[in-house]
Amino acid sequence: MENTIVAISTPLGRGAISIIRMSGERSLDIAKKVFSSSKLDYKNIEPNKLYLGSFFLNQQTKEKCFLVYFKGPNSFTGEDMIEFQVHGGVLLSQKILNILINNGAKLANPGEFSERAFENGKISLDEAEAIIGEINAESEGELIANLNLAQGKLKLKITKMQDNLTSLIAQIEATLDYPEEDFEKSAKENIFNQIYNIKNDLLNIINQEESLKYVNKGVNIAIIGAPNVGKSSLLNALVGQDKAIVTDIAGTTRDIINEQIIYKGIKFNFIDTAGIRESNDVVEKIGIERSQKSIENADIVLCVLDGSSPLNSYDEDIIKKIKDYKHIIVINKSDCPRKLQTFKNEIVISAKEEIGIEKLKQSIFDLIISKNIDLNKLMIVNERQSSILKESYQLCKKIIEDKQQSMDIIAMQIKNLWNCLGKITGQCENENIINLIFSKFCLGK
Ligand SMILES: Nc1nc2c(ncn2[C@@H]2O[C@H](COP(=O)(O)OP(=O)(O)OP(=O)(O)O)[C@@H](O)[C@H]2O)c(=O)[nH]1
Ligand SMILES: [Mg+2]
Repeated sequence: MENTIVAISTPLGRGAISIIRMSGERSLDIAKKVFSSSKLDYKNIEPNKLYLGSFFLNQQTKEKCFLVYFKGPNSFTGEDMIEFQVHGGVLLSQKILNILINNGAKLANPGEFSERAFENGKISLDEAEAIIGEINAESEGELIANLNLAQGKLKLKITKMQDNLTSLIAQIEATLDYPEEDFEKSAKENIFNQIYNIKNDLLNIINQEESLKYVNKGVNIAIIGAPNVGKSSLLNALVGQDKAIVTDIAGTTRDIINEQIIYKGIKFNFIDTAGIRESNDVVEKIGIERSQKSIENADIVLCVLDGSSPLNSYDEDIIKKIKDYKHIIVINKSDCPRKLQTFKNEIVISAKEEIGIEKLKQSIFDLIISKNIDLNKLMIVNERQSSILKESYQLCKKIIEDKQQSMDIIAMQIKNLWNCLGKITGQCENENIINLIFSKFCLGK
């Protein structure tokens, strides 16, 4: 860890300010060579204070900028850090970066700042992952879930479980030298009760997974139906803009149109498709094939029917096709007299008059977010963590099933469980996961 690393931490591009930061033992020494300020005496530099001064780009040219010193361990990485806040612009930031490298700093790998923060005990592994999530978050729900992670809520739960297991292992090991009969029945019961509780806690977290998937990735919603039922009109009403062409000619939409909105913190990605019918038109045929594909790829299918005319054979085919997918039957054109039969759980709307649109959005939301889930309390954000939770849950189940095994075998199983849970926070013995996570960071984090 003797290397001092450097990177541009703000996005490259035109902006008012760029931040270039260094972390490591030699940060101050390197800064001394390139930055000076009348207010700054490096021997008595005050941490967390902005110093306005000059960065020497070469012997003649200086750049006016700020320097901040964060003294380890009270810094993001836990090491001595220096940040330069300079005027934005790709060339200038690159130049400053190169000068710092020429003076002894090493260009940081993606995620290396956060990796150091983890190694110095400043953040846990799941908190590091949350930082990646925050940087990449595209909706409020995703951001909240990541912020909850960053605040260490999952870590708190997992650490509590691990502490619990540690004391169980200690209890068992203290008595392992004695004959099995000496292991009191009540003590044994207590151990299994605790494993049982951990198993239930894990299940509660795992059950949020379905909703979480949508919080993170958003929901793909395909708008499907026969020609002219009002699919494109519905897309426009849902996103509040005229994005798709609407005409009274059947077969208007020929290609997929994607539009996104954020509803109650969840990203809804609507996919308008070509009306499904028999067609000899080459272009329309390709469009129809894409419509069929989008049914398979969607999380939810909106099956749009024209309420002002009776069911036709195209509608019937489509209803059959979507039967096995998560779907909502949407009856459009409610501003006209109804000629269509009623369907169970139908949602009646008028895309043209924008009636029932809010109710439809709420129905989509209800289909994907379980009723008892509070979006403000969601925690897990990625597949890695959820697969570890599932694995841990299975280990708990196995321990309970193996109740009759000898206590030394049970102690070993509990240790495995402890290790498995630890993969979430990094409190375990596996180097690989740690490398994998930090490689996902962008440069300068
Ligand atoms: N009265 C009434 N007409 C509507 C409504 N929604 C759509 N229409 C009309 O129905 C016709 C077809 O609308 P589109 O939105 O283009 O229908 P589509 O399902 O996208 O059609 P294709 O792209 O050809 O498959 C247009 O003339 C719309 O103005 C509605 O709620 N009420
Ligand atoms: Mg259309």
